[in-house]
Amino acid sequence: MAEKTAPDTGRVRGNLPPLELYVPEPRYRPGDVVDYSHLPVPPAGQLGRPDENCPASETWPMTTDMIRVLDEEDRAVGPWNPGLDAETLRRMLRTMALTRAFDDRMYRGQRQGKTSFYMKCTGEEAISVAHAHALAHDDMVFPTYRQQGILISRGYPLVEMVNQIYSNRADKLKGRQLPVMYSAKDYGFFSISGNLATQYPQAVGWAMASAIKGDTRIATAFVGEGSSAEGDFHAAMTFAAVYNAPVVLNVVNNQWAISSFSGFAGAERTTFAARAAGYGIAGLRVDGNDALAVYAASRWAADRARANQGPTLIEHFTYRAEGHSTSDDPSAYRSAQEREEWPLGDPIMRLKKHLIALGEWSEAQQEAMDRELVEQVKVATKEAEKNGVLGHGLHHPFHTMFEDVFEELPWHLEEQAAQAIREREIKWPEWKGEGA
Ligand SMILES: Cc1ncc(C[n+]2csc(CCOP(=O)(O)OP(=O)(O)O)c2C)c(N)n1
Ligand SMILES: [Mg+2]
Repeated sequence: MAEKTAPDTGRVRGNLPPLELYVPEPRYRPGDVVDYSHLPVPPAGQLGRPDENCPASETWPMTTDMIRVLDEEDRAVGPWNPGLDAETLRRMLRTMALTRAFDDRMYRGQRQGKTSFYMKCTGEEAISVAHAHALAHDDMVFPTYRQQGILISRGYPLVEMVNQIYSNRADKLKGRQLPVMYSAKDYGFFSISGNLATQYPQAVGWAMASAIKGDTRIATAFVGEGSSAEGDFHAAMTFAAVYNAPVVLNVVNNQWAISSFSGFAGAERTTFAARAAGYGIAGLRVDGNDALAVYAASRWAADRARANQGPTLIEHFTYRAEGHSTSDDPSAYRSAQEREEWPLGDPIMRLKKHLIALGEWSEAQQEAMDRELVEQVKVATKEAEKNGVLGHGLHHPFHTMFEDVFEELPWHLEEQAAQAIREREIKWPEWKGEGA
């Protein structure tokens, strides 16, 4: 690169170098050979586990290192081992595998034109599933679009999820939300918003309200590492710290924000968990592909919040194994080898191998379970398809677009509704009268 020379503005002092910016660049682009040897992966079981009631500053070592429980021989080791029984481990494994089976079928559904859009969480199943298992069933979760595993963990009917994805007649959200942007109040699952990071201050506000009311429920929120660069993230952190809100704030660092790598959110400077220190709250950094580590960290933070010891920021270190969404093509901007070389492995395989090592599971049982889950998802999909698929017919009366915000529709919206219906009849006369 040619050496930069200062422009002759008359203000430049010749004895100083011209100022310059640093623009981050990902290590690997399409076709590059990937080598992750620069990435520190500490051995499992080495980090100490402070008491949940410790001062926030004692968690500093946990924000720069990484909490890992499953070791190279598939054993659960160290003080963070949550000591879960085999039944719970099998339930978590099953829910993670169900989440993946659901994602695979919905992805194909999008390719078949049954919906306009889908988002998978492949490789990140441990984060949502183990986190959900570490919470009380009525704690309030403020998720992003990549925590479908929480909804599935809480037993939300798959057929309702598909109804929403297909925006069909039975879609409880009446086709008003983008596919996958679920909302399930009865399951403690806050409406997913496409406006990234907005759920963070909302979660802190909910947690503060819970404390003001003297309730015992805590809130937990999720954000992607890319979205942690939004102002909302920092506003939420400030409020959480100032009022010691009973909230768990999760950052899922899957290395990518569509085609922007984590460096653009500051990953080259420090870890995302380390940001906790600047606000004076507890922080943990966890191997997000290790279901036991995710469970242990989530439980630690939830217990701390419930005991009025304040908020915790958890960074889940993982890798987005597939495209951002069905609208994305990652082969255009990153090396396909990244997924294969990812040093933390696959979360489902790791938990499966752990259960097998314990003598509590087998390859044959895994195969049988996978077949059963594929069938379970297929049945739910077929059931939902009876209610229609996106783009084939109008599933909800046109007028519903204007309803359910005000108790009574104000006159100006009534006018807009009438105008919209008139315009529709002019543009698409063949639909006249249908679903008005
Ligand atoms: C406020 C806002 N800015 C930009 C977008 C467009 N957008 C949607 S998803 C996304 C990437 C988010 O990446 P990250 O936060 O890392 O989450 P991930 O998708 O990796 O889970 C962007 C930029 C948006 N929806 N909202
Ligand atoms: Mg991301």
